[in-house]
Amino acid sequence: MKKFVVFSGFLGSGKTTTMMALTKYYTGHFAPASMISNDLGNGVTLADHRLALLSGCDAAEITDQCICYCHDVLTDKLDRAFAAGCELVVSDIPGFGVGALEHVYHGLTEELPGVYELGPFTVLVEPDTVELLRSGADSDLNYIYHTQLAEADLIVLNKCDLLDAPQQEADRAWLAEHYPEAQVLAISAKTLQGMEALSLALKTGTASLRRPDIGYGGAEFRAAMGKLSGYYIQYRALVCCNDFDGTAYLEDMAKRVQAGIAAAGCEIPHMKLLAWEPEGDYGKVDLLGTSRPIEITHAFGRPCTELAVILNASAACPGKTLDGIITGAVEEVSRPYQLELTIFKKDCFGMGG
Ligand SMILES: Nc1nc2c(ncn2[C@@H]2O[C@H](COP(=O)(O)OP(=O)(O)OP(=O)(O)O)[C@@H](O)[C@H]2O)c(=O)[nH]1
Ligand SMILES: [Mg+2]
Repeated sequence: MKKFVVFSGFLGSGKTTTMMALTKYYTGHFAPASMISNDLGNGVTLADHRLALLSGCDAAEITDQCICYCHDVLTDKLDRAFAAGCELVVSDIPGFGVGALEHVYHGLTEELPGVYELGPFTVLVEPDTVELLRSGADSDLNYIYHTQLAEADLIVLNKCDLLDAPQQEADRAWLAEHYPEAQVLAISAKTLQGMEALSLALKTGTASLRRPDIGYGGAEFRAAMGKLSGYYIQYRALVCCNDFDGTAYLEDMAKRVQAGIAAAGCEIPHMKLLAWEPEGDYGKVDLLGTSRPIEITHAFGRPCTELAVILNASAACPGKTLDGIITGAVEEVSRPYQLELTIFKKDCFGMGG
């Protein structure tokens, strides 16, 4: 079997965490599975991909372009994974992306009929987003939230460890009512709740290849995308003192960026800070908006003397402002820790094209 599944879903909904948990679970219980991280960034290594490798997943990455527009690169990665014995490959698309049902699923079906078996087009959503949609609140990003869900064959309500049973059922029922074409599953990538059901849904399910009208490229699409910017930096930090706490350093940086973005009246749905030392110990901190607590996703086990750092952010913020806030935070937060920085790559770009 050469099964390929796309995971869509908004920034921070848990696509990467779920792909990591799922590919490990699937490999352990069914057959070898691997994941592809897909995000934008000119010739960069993605934090998500590095995290997957540090966590021991079978992983590849596609940068620079959405898999919507680079089928040759995508099929090369798929063919390698299947040739190596994988039976399931899962790829995400950038967290603000829509249109992958048409561009990836229909595109592959038309270009290479029958070569890959396409599993249910899967869309992750987290409870905060369901709450926002249920409340009817107006948001610049509503077009993206809604359109992603409208493309789904399978909606995965993630982070259910944050909900009690009645809340899970209420969110599940609301999603099932408003997106009736999709099956809805409740999971937690953190506790592995629902991982068996998700594995079976991907193993046995198939793509409907529906063609929902999502207004791709229209005014709402352009308005939402025009507000978004991406930021990427990768550097090495040399530490002068033995008691350097890499986790506290990443957390300080996330706090500084969070305050800067809030002061600028902007929003930052997701910034990932990943750092690792030469022997493989690593820390990961996630900033998920201006009003949510910063998450220490993985803490360093011991003090470190040398770090590689990747920071990826997506924000509803003008590129220049975002660049000033994050670059400033890297410089200012590194100073009191007396770190010597060598920057390898830095990029800041608008998503609106
Ligand atoms: N409580 C809880 N947190 C989770 C769960 N899954 C993911 N997270 C956290 O949510 C944050 C975002 O997770 P990611 O997997 O990076 O989300 P993503 O959808 O890949 O984000 P982008 O790559 O920005 O689009 C991280 O801090 C994760 O640790 C879950 O099941 N429960
Ligand atoms: Mg991700």
